[in-house]
Amino acid sequence: MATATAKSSTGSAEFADDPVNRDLDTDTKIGFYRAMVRIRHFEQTALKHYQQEKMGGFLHLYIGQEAVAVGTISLCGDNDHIITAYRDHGHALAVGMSMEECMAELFGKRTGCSKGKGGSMHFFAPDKNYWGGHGIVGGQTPLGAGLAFALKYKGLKGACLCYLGDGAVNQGAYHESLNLAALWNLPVIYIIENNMYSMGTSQARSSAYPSCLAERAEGYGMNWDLFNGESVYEIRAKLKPHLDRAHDDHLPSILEIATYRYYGHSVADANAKKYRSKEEIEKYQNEHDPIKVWENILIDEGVFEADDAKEINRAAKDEADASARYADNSPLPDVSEITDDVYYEVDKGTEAGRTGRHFFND
Ligand SMILES: Cc1ncc(C[n+]2csc(CCOP(=O)(O)OP(=O)(O)O)c2C)c(N)n1
Ligand SMILES: [Mg+2]
Repeated sequence: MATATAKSSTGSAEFADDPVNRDLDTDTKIGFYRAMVRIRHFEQTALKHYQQEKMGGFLHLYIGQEAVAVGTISLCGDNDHIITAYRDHGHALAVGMSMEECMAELFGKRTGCSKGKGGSMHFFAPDKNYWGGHGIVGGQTPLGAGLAFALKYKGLKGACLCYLGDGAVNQGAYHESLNLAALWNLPVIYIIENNMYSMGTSQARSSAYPSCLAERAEGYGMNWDLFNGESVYEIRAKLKPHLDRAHDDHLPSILEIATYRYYGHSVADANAKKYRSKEEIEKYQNEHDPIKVWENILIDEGVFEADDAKEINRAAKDEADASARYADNSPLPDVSEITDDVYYEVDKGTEAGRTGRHFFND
């Protein structure tokens, strides 16, 4: 079991020599940088177009948290599955979804990953083991246990990484999921992305806990850890033993990763400036930014130079701009399709779809 580490640890390169990191080649390390930068430019571009009223609904930005998705997903193999909440753009790009299908989804266009009917909170790519994008706080946590159950049932060596926010830990469904995950030994790793706030409510005002949120795992006899989410090296090093235990012994875990979001809860957050200080935000941006931390590590290691980083940023911005043009030029879904893609059974014309009965026919 872990001892809680300080939230403000430095994100230094101290985990570079961990077995999971020491053999990483140059291209892979630059790839992590590119992956984080692409998420940031995608979202900055999305923000610009949201403000120009090109999209409806909510837009929850992941900016500031990029290392969590990129670091954790970098360890996933063919049988590992991902499910998250509504702050889902970073995970989607990290699993390999294209900016075009994601941006088109934000614009509500037919070429979007959910045919323009889901929007920001419902990115989805089952072919990439990515099961969304869920708007009900904590709603993804029983589904994560279910994905893990399926892996074990099928005899596959895999795990489900189920992400949730610090505000979701008080949902009943989460605790029911923890109970079953521990009782049935399900290979699910709950990753609490603790950005310190649920909407405008701080962790201290919303949760009762001994020393941290992950420690509640003790009540279920589960493994847990608390660590910092600003260094890709640290995230990979701390996740690996839990992933191994999930793969080898079907053991669940709770990992709490300390992180921070720079923008409001959503872009339409009217209280964005009321519940935390400008100084607090600036401190994270200036001293704990995951992209800057990784950029400095790679420069120190001689993996690349500042100019290379600039070039990667320029290319990511161009890609994001191009995805917005693609989204803008794409057609809207046709009104005749409005009831399609709601129920699989209805679309496929199964008996359950035709009769509305799933299990009981009498
Ligand atoms: C069951 C439910 N209750 C309330 C809401 C409204 N709501 C949306 S996001 C949110 C805060 C969740 O915060 P957190 O889990 O910390 O995630 P973060 O937004 O920080 O990523 C709330 C209360 C909801 N979507 N679902
Ligand atoms: Mg939160």
